[in-house]
Amino acid sequence: MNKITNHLPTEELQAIDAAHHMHPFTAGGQLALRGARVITAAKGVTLTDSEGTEILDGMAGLWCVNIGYGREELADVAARQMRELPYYNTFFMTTHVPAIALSQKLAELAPDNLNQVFFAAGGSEANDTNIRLVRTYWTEKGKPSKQVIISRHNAYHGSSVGSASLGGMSAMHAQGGLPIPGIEYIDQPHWYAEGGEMNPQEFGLERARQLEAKIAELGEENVAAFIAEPVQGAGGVIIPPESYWPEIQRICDAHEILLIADEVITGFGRTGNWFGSETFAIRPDIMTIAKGLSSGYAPIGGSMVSDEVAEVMAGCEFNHGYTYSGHPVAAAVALENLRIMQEEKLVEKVQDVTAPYLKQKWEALGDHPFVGEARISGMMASLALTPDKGARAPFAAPSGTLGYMCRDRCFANKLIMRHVGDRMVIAPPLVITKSEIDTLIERATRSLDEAYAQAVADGLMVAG
Ligand code: PXG
Repeated sequence: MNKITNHLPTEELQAIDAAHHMHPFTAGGQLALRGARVITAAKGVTLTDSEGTEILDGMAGLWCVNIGYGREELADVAARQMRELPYYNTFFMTTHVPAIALSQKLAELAPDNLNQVFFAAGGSEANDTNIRLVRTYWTEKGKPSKQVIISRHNAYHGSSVGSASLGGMSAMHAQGGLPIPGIEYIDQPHWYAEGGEMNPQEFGLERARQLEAKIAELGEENVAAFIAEPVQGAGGVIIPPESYWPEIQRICDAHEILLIADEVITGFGRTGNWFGSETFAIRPDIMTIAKGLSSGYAPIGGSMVSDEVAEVMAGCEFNHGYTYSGHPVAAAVALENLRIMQEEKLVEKVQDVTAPYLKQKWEALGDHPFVGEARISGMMASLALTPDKGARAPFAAPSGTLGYMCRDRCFANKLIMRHVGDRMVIAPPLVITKSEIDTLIERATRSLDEAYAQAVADGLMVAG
């Protein structure tokens, strides 16, 4: 068998890939016809594909490469840790130095009262942990009927059976018999698409109060927790109105409901603070972390819990855990990632320098005739494409038609910008410089111009 290297012709790599590799969230037949783009290397914010094309990665991989690609320090730490202790578990009253050091570092960085972490290999696993954790917590506290978890339509919390059930993606629920029992949903705080005649602040309150109504409907004695992303990521970078989070916090406090902030995307500097909970003044009882924790260099995630939750859980044996909970190589890589982020004052730089710079340029894209709104929080941002600027109108064409067209132009213009339906989203590496932001905006503008011209020519600028 041939060794697979970067030096095989692209078509050969694509053919092998199509024959043997099932891709996530992909129709394999379509991909086989088109051929997957083969990424061979990356440095800083730039990817290189098998044709030698250099592409600006406006998505930090999958919202995770906060520190940028090609950091030798992380490679060195991984190699050192593999030589010293490549694996040991954290079950059965054992531990190891990388897990000890990382948990201490996380307690230092996380909001005040979150001082313990249960490790997982990613965000889906961590949210599965959360389901069992909050239900066990209430049982231990003598309130075993508190078992229902409330989430939101169009939330993304992962792809395993449990975490996809926590999520509110209807296309995911439609496959595999989801959701599992005991999860309820309220509507998302998506003013642009669903706000109607209300102003954003009224709408934010209205959507938050759906939580209170849902708790009343279910009975407070039956509700364990509410879970939400501070800013919805995969749902389309939906930044809630300012009125939303304070009201959610009030409701969770008033009704003895645990608040789980899913910070898998918003954590580790993405919104301009270490955690989105700081940006939006949320006081979570549990925080899901992954992605930026290791900048994607190693698969690791976890659930950070408050002192109160930790204390209750310490009273029982939690029959839960993963082979790779606190994996020493992943933990060592995460620790080095956080060390570099602190040493280089990356979060402060985002807050003070690059996020304000990106914000000014991004919001100017709101003037484009193809764009109905431009929103940004730190280093995550979205554009709503529209056929009718004033009216916040969707297109008559099936959702995603125009977004896909725009994303294709971005690819052609050497920029990775995702589409979620007809919203365009970016979340670049946090190390992106001002001049790289200029390049990103230049390519995004060109792509919008081209997609807009094509939409006009194809007669697609029609409201539905
Ligand atoms: N919570 C949130 C908020 C996420 O964004 C997960 C949990 C699950 O994490 P893992 O590590 O198990 O993937 C995520 C993941 C997309 C996309 O299309 C987003 C994610 C994953 C895959 C695709 O934007 N986010």
